[in-house]
Order: sequence, then C-alpha cells, then structure tokens
Amino acid sequence: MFFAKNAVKTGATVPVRTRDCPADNVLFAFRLAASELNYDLDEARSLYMDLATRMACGKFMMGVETRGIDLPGEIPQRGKLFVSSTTPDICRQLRETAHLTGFSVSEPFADVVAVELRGEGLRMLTDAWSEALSSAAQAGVRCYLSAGEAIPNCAQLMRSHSLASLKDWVNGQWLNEVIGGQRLITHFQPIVRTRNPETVFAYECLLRGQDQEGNLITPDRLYAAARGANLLDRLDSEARLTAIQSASVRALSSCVFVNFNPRSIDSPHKSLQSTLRAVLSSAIPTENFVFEVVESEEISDTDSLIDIAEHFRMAGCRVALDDVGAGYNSLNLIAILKPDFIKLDMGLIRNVDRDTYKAHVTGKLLELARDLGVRTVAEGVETESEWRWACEHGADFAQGYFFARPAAEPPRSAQSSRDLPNVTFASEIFAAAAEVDAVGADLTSAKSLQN
Ligand SMILES: [Ca+2]
Repeated sequence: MFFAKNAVKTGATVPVRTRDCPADNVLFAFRLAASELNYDLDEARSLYMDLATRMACGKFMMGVETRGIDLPGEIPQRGKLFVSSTTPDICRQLRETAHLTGFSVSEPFADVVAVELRGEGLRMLTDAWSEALSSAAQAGVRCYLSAGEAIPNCAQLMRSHSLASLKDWVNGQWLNEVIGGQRLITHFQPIVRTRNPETVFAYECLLRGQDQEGNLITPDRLYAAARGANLLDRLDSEARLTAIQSASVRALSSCVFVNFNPRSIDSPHKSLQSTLRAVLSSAIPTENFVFEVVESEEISDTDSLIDIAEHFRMAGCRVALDDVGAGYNSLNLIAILKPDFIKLDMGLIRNVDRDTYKAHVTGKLLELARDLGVRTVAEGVETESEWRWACEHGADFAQGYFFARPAAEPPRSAQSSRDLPNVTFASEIFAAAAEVDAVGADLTSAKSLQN
C-alpha cells in the first residue's frame, strides 16, 4: 500500500492499494477519506480519470473502497434514494424499473438516479431492481439513502452502499422489531463434569429469538439478518445482556458461560461497560461468569482482544476460548489469550472414538491444556462412546446432546446417574492390572521363598 500524496489539484490524500496480480492486469482500489473530499461530482470524476490514466497498465478496475455510512436504525417513513452506476445502460435500467414500479424519479446529476420513497417503498424498489438486474450489475450499483430532501454531497456518495448490501439491510429490518420488542431469549445448555455427568458445572447461554406468534427463531437467522442489517454489534450486545439477566432471574448457582464476539464490537469499551454493569448488578457472583470468545478465526486485532479479556478478568470474570481446533488460529490464540477454559470444537469430538487421526490431535490438545493448567470442555458430545473417550483422555467438562439439549428452563440434571451405562475407565483397568501384577510378583517371591 502506498500513498499518492497530492495526487490531484485538490490535494486529497489517496491511499492506493494494489493486489498481487500480473502487471498488465493490475487491480486498483481507491479509497478516499471522506473528510478530505470537499469538491463536487465533476471534480471527483476528473480525479478518478486522472488517477486512472496515470496508473493504468493494460486492464484495470477502479472502485471506492469504503466502510460505508451507517444506515439508519430503521427504514425512514419518507426519504430519497440516490443510486448510480458507472455503466450508463445500468443507470437506464434503474431509472426505467423505478418508473415502471410507480415511483417518482429524477436525475439530479448525470448517471445519478433519485427516487422518492414513502413507507414500504424501499422494499418494493429493491425487490424490483433485484429482479430486473443481474447480480453482477447489482454489485456495481451504489446507493445512498437520504432521510430527508437533502441531496448528498460527494463525500456521502463515495461512502454509499452497494445495492446488495442495501437489500440485505432492508431484509434484515425485522430483527430491529425482534430486539426492540424484547423478543430475544436465552436457552441454557448444561456443561457437565465429564466423570460425573449428573453434576452440572455450568450453563452456556445460547441466543434464540421469538416471532410474534412465539415461534423460535434460530441464531443462524438472527445473525445472518444482523450482518446484512448492520446490527451485529447491537445483536451481540443485547444477546449478552439477555443472557446475564435470564441467568440472574433464575439465580443459577453454577457457572454461566456467555458468548462474546469481539469482532462485532465497534466500540469495545462502551459495549463492555454495559455487559460488566449487568454482571455486577446480577444475582450471580461475578466469578461465576465465563466469557466465551467466539469466531476467533476472524480476529485480526489481537491487541484489542487481549484488552477485552483483561477487562473481564479485572472485573473478576473468567475467559474461555470457543471452537478450539475449528480453525488455524486456535493454537496461536491460546498462547496470546491465556484462557481459563478452552472448548474443543465439536468437529474434533465427532467420532473421536473411531477416528485415529482425530483422536491423536484431540488427545494432544487435551494434553497441552493439562500442561498449561487450562481447563477443557469437550463440545458437541452426542454418543456414549464420545463421552467415554473424553473421560478417558482427561477432558474436564463436556457439553452436548448426549447430556442435554439447550432449553429455556435450564435442564437441572443432565443425565441422571441411573441412565448412564456402567463404565469402567481405562485408567481404572490399568490401576487394577498394576495391582494384579504386584500380587503376582508377591506370589512369585513367596513361592521362591517357600522353595
Ligand atoms: Ca459457544
């Protein structure tokens, strides 16, 4: 990455990123800091043309890479949508489709189409465009949603959204209603002591939603909608608060594992503060809370992760690393994060009793954790053989359908001891065998004495 300082007469700083590809097929992405853009569309266009002429070698592509202006919390009842495309034919299709769907359309600048919106208009419009345009064409369309009449300036247009992400945002709006209507709930799944599965050591709090009829909404749907609607941060934060409050209301006496996605946090300290306030005001001792770092594979900023973990620890809570073994980053993160617990991914546990390679890898991870003094949870245990394997290889705790499914009311007894098969652990057999050897040795020596 290099900076083409003063690339144009306006003096804008233009960081230019190139990707590794043949010199005659270089892909350029221009990212213009919005604060540095203070000129009109024509100037912006000449800026692009100027840069493109100077940098083009063979084919090239150009685009504005931005994080995008945050879309409003919900669809405005009145507003204007500005859309543009670098392809005149696509602009024409946008204009015609909007017009045919019954919208009032104008063209404030060349190749920028403005559509007046009311009520559910935005949903109708994005649906109509999705049908009329190919997905490749949609990807190149930029959209800027204005809540009032104001025409966006150049900086705002630069930070507009693709049509696809606008559509995801529109489609994800139901999530706002779920969150606002307090229809997020927590289900609890027991984490048991591996050797005494009837003893619940902890409950993991798992997010669920409810629709207006009270039907369950799966976490996959909630998170997919949150990603599209730019609500990941809000959903993750609300999920934690719901979990802490639900556990508190039930006055759980065991540990409480709460999931925590560090990637979804835009402003970690603000989000942490509300979580820690909820912890401190709950009816559960602070030291019983364990925060599980999820989706660690996606984490690039390990410094802020360490910072977040340190905040939890300073408040008296503990930290777990989730899904260990699911990605390539886990070992690295164990060393960096120094978690109090690691949760072995269900992918490592599934058929571990029958898969020699898997058994070796999982066995070594358990050994490593033991050496480091980190406690282990085998996740996704579904069969007696998997549970037996986890016991024999020293996993401290286990979780999975074999013991109990998640439920709104915390399942009290994971597996009552009478339901469990009578298991003799390998280590006990070895211990017994050692005794027999010792007796054998004694008999031999006694005989030799007799003789
Ligand atoms: Ca988890």
